[in-house]
Amino acid sequence: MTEAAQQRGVVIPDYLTVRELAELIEASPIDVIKELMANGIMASINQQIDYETAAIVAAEMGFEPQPEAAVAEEAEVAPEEAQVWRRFYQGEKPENMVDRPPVITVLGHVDHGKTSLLDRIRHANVTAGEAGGITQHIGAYQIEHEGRLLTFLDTPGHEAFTAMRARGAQGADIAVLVVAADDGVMPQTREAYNHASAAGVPIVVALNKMDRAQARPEAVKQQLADLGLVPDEWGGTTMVVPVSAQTGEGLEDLLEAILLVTDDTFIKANPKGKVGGTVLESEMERNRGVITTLLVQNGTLRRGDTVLAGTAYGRIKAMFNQFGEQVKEAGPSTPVQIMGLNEPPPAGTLFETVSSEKEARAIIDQRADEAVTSSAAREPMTLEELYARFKAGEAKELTIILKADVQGSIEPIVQSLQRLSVTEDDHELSVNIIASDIGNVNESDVMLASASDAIIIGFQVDVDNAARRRADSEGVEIRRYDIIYKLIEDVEAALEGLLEPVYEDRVIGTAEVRQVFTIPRIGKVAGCYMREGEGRRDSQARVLRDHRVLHKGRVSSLKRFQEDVREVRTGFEFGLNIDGFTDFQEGDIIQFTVRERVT
Ligand SMILES: Nc1nc2c(ncn2[C@@H]2O[C@H](COP(=O)(O)OP(=O)(O)OP(=O)(O)O)[C@@H](O)[C@H]2O)c(=O)[nH]1
Ligand SMILES: [Mg+2]
Repeated sequence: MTEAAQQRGVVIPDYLTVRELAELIEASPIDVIKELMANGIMASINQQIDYETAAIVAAEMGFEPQPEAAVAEEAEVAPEEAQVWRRFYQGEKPENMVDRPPVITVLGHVDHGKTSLLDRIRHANVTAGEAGGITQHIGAYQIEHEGRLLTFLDTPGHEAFTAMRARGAQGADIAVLVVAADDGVMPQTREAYNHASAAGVPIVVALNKMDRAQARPEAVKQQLADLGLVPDEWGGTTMVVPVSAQTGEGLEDLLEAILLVTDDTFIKANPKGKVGGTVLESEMERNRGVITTLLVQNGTLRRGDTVLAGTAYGRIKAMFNQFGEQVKEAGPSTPVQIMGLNEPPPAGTLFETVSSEKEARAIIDQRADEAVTSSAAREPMTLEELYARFKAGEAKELTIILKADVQGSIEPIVQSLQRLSVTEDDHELSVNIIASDIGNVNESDVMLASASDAIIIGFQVDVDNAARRRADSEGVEIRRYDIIYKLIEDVEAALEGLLEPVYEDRVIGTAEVRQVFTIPRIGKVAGCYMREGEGRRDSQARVLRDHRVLHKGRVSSLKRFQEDVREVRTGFEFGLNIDGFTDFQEGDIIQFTVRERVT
């Protein structure tokens, strides 16, 4: 066992008294005061100390300190904002809302045992039948425990299925993060955690494969704590339940933990209200046509209803429960398969019911029109945009995803960023780093950013092509830095609203075309005279004729007497080429410009 694994985690607030610290680490206040003195700090028992100081003492006394702020981060995201499907409950009167089964998404790294765990829980055996043992689709099942229904969604752990994990996390009341005790926190564990915490979903950890000899639960708990999931036995808020899908050990405890979280969470719907939910999967079957798995989230779905999901619609011809039995209706939190849609809607699409297929078509047409306007209007989430939202009272935090080259860079950047927060007109804008990891910015980072209105900061890393394309289409801002202080400075400036860059083309020199030459292999070159200012090889140039701008382009060559030069000053003659323009005429005016940030 590693040394780190033997340390106990302790969650420490920003400020606390010496007495409170002593209580947290179950030490005598005298020992704490002695430890402080050893570090050159004279403090009385009721004196406040800050996190940094407390962390030193805690570490000296054998604890692994965790800032409370980082631990609380997960809880701060308002689920109503992060989970679009919660809009189904908007407009429902509180008195009509009744308890519904919790929807629990099972997330985790590939092969850590999500499907096995679910199988064990529902005494079936799906793993054996799956292609290559890898879960390809979200499976949805309802089980009964202590007379209460629970709805489970299985998700695949393979790295290719980011979107499914994101959706799974977004549609859930609770996430069970499955971590194999013999393998520990792996890339998709981290990613799943990020998705769940970005969606504001409470997380219960299932520490699986405890039956294996190589299981190292304490070391894995340490990794979880490092991730921000501090086990409750260490003073944190995350329930970490050791289990084995193989032997069934701990499964009762896991279900118990889920019920505890359920009782702490608002999980209600109106079974008589407006029908809506999420498409879990959909496919075309040769004999039955389009088969769609839906999770009903509000209202009661009935056979014969007309369903509208994105651009897919149709009357429900038949409806089946998880055992393939025909059912006539399905209430909130129930997964069902339906037959009757005209096309398979993409997984993750929200559905609702409408009065007729005619109405469905009318809504689809109207949406198509709106889509044209809104895609043009879609504002990228930039630092500037965020500040504007903050000013308007719409944003409370700057959400950041950090990617860096090495683990050693992450720590100092995260810490410096977390210290930046500003208060203005009684509201506070703070930095919320929802994910930080090493490696290039990839598509999954962009999807997470898009789902959580975050910007991505890359420190000494590149951006994958796929990520770049996705960022363009989703309107996600990616900022890259090579110097830490520059990065911090920019974010700080953004938080203070100073970063509203206005770029202007500043004219640095004006020349006139006196002669046009044709040079073999090069084409037309403008022989110019620099009237005032200067022209630079690295600047842009505008061609003006009759006071109108004919062309703007990059300077592609600047020559004096056949020699390439970097710049030309007032009064000199020179030869000029501009990218994408050859149609020079005598008397044309050339303006050299540079792009400059004016604020
Ligand atoms: N010894 C042991 N093996 C387990 C346990 N749980 C799962 N396994 C094995 O681990 C392998 C992967 O299990 P799955 O349930 O398919 O894992 P998964 O997380 O659903 O995998 P993906 O869906 O591919 O992401 C299988 O060979 C299981 O038999 C456990 O508790 N103990
Ligand atoms: Mg699986």
